[in-house]
Amino acid sequence: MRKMRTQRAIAVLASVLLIGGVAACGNSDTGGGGSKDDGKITMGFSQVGAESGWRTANTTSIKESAAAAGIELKFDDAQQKQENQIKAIRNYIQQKVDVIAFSPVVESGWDTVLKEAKDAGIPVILTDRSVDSADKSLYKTFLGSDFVKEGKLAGEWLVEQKKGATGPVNIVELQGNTGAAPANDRKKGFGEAIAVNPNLKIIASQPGDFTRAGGKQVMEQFLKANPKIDVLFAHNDDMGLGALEAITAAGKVPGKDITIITVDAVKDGMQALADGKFNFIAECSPLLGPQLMDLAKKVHAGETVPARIETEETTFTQEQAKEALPNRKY
Ligand code: GYE
Repeated sequence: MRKMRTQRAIAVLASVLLIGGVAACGNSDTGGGGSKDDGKITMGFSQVGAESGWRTANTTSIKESAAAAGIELKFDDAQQKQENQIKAIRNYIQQKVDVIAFSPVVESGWDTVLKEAKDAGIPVILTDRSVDSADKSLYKTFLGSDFVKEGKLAGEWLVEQKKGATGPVNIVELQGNTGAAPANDRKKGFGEAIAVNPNLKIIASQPGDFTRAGGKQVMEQFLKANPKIDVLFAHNDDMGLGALEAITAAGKVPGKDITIITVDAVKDGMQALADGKFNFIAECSPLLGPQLMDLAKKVHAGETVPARIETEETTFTQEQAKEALPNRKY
């Protein structure tokens, strides 16, 4: 009896040591999180996915800047799913990272997990896309673009182009993924800008999820259902590029029969613009990495940072795209 008890005690002790050993190993493997004070900042980053050229450039910028800033980056690709982002954030909380940064795939539904991070004392930085949480204390800052402005600039250019129009100008719109800040805001800005001319009418508007495949598929439907399409407004270059295939297949000339306006200004989009297939692009910069790492250091040091930091952006016509292309970084 006593022997059995002793054996059990040894077994329990052994497993405690084993678990302890594994846990310690885990710590040193990850380079330590907030719990290990080696001075190195660990950032957990949850990325939306890999849906577009913009996103690829954004991911590269974040990875390169983290390395350059000496920040240890834990990176997760959520494949455009909110549940995956929530899971990743919960993992980062458990691992006690120093800072969590993420680009929320949609605007709503974040309060619970953000509260969990706050309760764990881990600061959160929103980057690229924002959330609609009423409680602003759930995150430290937002770094990204003014998407309403991008939509507005796109709309204002169209108003200027079509100011002499005497009849209806039929516009179709390819939206980003449903519920995403850039989809909501670009739609809003564009709609407000074109409202000054009642000839400018959005006759169809559907999500194409910011992907080439989505843009192509939805544009095919638009073309089938609407014999007269004068303008396409795509919420990003990739959907516009996908739509080009559908337009050409329908026997129309992109950039001539259909005026195409997009957002982002990634290299492939700029090439289409320089080639005369697109007509106008409102820029949206994905190069957020360096500023993000800077903010992470400040927030980690307990410094107060501005509640919102916006990227500076411009617009491109076909001529301007030709000039800018050789030096385009993304
Ligand atoms: O415009 C689009 C990407 O959130 C600003 O997401 C970003 C958008 C970008 O898929 O290409």
